[in-house]
Amino acid sequence: MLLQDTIAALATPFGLSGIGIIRISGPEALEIARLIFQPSNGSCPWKSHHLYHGDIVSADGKTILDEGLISYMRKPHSFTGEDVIEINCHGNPIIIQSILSQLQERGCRLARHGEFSQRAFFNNRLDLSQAEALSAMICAKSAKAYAMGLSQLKGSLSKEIEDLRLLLIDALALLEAAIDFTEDTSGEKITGTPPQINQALERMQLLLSSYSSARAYAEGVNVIITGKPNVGKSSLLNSLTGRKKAIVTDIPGTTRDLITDTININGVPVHLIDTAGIREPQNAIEKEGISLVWESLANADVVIVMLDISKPLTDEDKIIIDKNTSGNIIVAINKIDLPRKWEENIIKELFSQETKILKISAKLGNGLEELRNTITDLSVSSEDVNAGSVMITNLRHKQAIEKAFKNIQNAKESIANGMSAEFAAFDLREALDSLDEITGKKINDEILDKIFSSFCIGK
Ligand SMILES: Nc1nc2c(ncn2[C@@H]2O[C@H](COP(=O)(O)OP(=O)(O)O)[C@@H](O)[C@H]2O)c(=O)[nH]1
Ligand SMILES: [Mg+2]
Repeated sequence: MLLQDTIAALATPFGLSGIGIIRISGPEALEIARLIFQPSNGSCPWKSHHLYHGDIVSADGKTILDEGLISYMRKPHSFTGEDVIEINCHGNPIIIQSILSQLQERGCRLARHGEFSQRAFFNNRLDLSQAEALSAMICAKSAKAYAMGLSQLKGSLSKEIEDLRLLLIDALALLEAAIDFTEDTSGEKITGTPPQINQALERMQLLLSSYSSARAYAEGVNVIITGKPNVGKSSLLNSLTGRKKAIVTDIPGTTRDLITDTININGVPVHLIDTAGIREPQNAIEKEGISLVWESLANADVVIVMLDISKPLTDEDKIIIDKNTSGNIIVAINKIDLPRKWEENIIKELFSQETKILKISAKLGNGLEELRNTITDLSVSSEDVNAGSVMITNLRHKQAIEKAFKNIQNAKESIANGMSAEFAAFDLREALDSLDEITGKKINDEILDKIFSSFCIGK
């Protein structure tokens, strides 16, 4: 049975480091620790949450594998809720391997991905959304993503879901009272939507609307720089990243592959993608490069359409403009340090009114600050960034809330249409089930395994 064996894994990265920490969890943890540890002062009282110094030794007690510190966290006051031992040894793969093999010989099994967190979940140390937040925190690519993970680990999302559940349970109680009251008659109708239903819908709407900003902070946004050859796309990539990543020449058609680099703008990881210039391809390589551009445009969160003000506009510019008239578009009019061949108003009407049109010099750096801010303005909504507001960062959670939202809307509709209260009650129960999937109160084992297997080893 899964929870009856004792597991071990390296909890720190595998490689060279000052120390590495091996974690053991399960009923045999303390027994195994006694066998492999020789305390430096002769005896070890194994008090919970105390640190002891000594040697890690081989099975016969004759070979010292390493010198280190060991601690014991007695159940249930440990991360997993089981007996946990942590060995602080030296961070070298050879040492780590020898200690792990020693532990296996003594009856430990090597832990699978996320198995410590899975045990913490089964022992009610964390709910599922908290375990997922913890994993997201460890992989956070920005300070904001880390902060969102931490707030969820501390229970912000769990509390919001619990509040929503209580609203639905109250509404359900009203519906069920109506059903009981009219048990003997044919129409168990309820007049008026219970206020809790509207409150729940409003709060869920807020959660759902936070998702795209949260995703931008957590995963980053793809920003594609597109334009005809020689307008200065590669120069812009280099200026924004401060690195000479893309080759800049005055020969049109230099860039063929997609060149990507990630920078942090106002806390958002921005994946910049420099592309081949769009024109009638001159050879097979350029043709391939241009087809990559069309593909990547489909995955863009923001598209920078670049135009060169020092040269007359051409049909090639027109093709790119036509492809990018709506969505998150920034028009960057480049080379404003050179004499102008056209004026901004001739392109204005080609784009929607909200489209930001900026004048820049990729070479000299003019206008880049505004460009940076525009990228993040398009990617995150300032309302969502308020400290303290609960944000949805995880696709699984978003989908569960969407499902619950639909069920609650159905309930509202059936009440409005004067249908039997049974229908609305059914929908609310479905909505509760979806919310319970987020915290893991009700979830099938297959999904659980899938979630935990995406975590790191040792977590
Ligand atoms: N004067 C001036 N030249 C620029 C500017 N941006 C790019 N260039 C020049 O335009 C040429 C083409 O630039 P590049 O970045 O390779 O364009 P790409 O083909 O769109 O990637 C190079 O000679 C650059 O030095 C700018 O803002 N001002
Ligand atoms: Mg280029």
